[in-house]
Amino acid sequence: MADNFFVGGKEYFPGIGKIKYEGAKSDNPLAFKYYDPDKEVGGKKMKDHLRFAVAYWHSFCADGSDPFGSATFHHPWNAGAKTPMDAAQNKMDAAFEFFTKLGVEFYCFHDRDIAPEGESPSESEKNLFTLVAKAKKLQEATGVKLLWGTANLFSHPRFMNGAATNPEFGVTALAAAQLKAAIDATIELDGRGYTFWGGREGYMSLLNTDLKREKEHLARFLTMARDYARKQGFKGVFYIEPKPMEPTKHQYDYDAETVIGFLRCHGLDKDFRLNIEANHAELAGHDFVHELETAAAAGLFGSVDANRGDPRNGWDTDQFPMSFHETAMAMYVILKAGGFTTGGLNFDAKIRRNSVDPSDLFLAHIGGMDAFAVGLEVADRIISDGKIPAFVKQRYSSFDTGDGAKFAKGELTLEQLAKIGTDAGYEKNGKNGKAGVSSGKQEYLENLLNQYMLGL
Ligand code: XLS
Ligand code: NI
Ligand code: NI
Repeated sequence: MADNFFVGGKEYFPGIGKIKYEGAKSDNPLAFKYYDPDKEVGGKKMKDHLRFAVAYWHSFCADGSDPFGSATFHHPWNAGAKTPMDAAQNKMDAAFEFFTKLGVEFYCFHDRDIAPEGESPSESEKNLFTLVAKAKKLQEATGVKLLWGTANLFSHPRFMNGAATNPEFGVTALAAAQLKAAIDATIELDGRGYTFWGGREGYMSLLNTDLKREKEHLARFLTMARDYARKQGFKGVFYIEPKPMEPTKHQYDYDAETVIGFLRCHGLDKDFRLNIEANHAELAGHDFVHELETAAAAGLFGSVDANRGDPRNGWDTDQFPMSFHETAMAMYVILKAGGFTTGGLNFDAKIRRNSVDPSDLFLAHIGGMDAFAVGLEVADRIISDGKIPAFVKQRYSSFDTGDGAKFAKGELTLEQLAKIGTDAGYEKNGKNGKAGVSSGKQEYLENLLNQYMLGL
């Protein structure tokens, strides 16, 4: 990977060089304290475990505006640009400078993040492919790769009633034009994945909504995307990113379990996996790690949008991940599931509106990368020490042999099972018996986790 790569002599983050690992005692804010890319953990380099990606939209497009105030970030790549296309070109130079200085190997984008919408669908496509050609050159020059691409089918006013689930056919067809181009762009850039986040695929009121029809249309749209991409030679994975609400009140991709059911119902579970976002899990009333484990248990874990919410705010605050407990549990589940293959940790996270120094974007990513590096090391300790996984295995061991194993394999009827329960169980384990009365040891296991946290 290139070091300190910037294009044509124009540097957008002057004064910041390649971010290096300096160790936990370093007092240099612009250095990694824990993320040491080439360090081996459990037989694999940290960077290959974690596969960090930068999200183009939050990092280079967002301007800090919110419903209560205007832009606070005045990006140098926009200043002085004569046209939106010039700004897009500059922005891409700045993005690749950032990726290489930070040392991440992947990025993710929406079509409209890298190129502005034109006056017509064909002009939009032309804009997109101009920037795709540039991205291809920059990828080759730097070694940075595309983790996944996607289409923004939620920002334009035409999508206010949805894209695939819009009640007007014309809008769905326009969305398809954008989808097709975004798939082509992803293939051209050798993207490892293509993501669907159904921003407005949901509804606000049942008074104006045919829910059954909308869900069928969504499945149809995804099936067409899959068929087209495979025909074009796309070898990557499709992801659905669950989110329960925001911007719509009820989104069809509510949470992992909902999406798993939907994919299986429509025969999409061979090509699609889940992209789990921490903050979305929280909005659905779940722990991040619950969503990861649910996807993994279904064999459909794919990728992660790494961020965090605020426990007292009920919206998608998209903050950078910082909690070692959360990253440790997440990495434990991910390692147990076999680690990332096509996916990675995409920082779908944004700096706060008042974080206006150019270095703040670096500091945020450094913190998130360090948090996951610690999480990885703790997860590796959990696995290599083995006490926690052994406890869980032991807890279910009565289903490993004898009648328990027969039950698990489906070799018992309910009558037989009931007989075993009454014959063998009731005498000993009835009213005053001991069956089921064994400690779950939660506190012991939590204490172990804390020990692993400090490397003991
Ligand atoms: C929004 C989503 C979005 C997707 C990509 O809440 O997280 O950023 O990741 O469309
Ligand atoms: Ni996301
Ligand atoms: Ni989000």
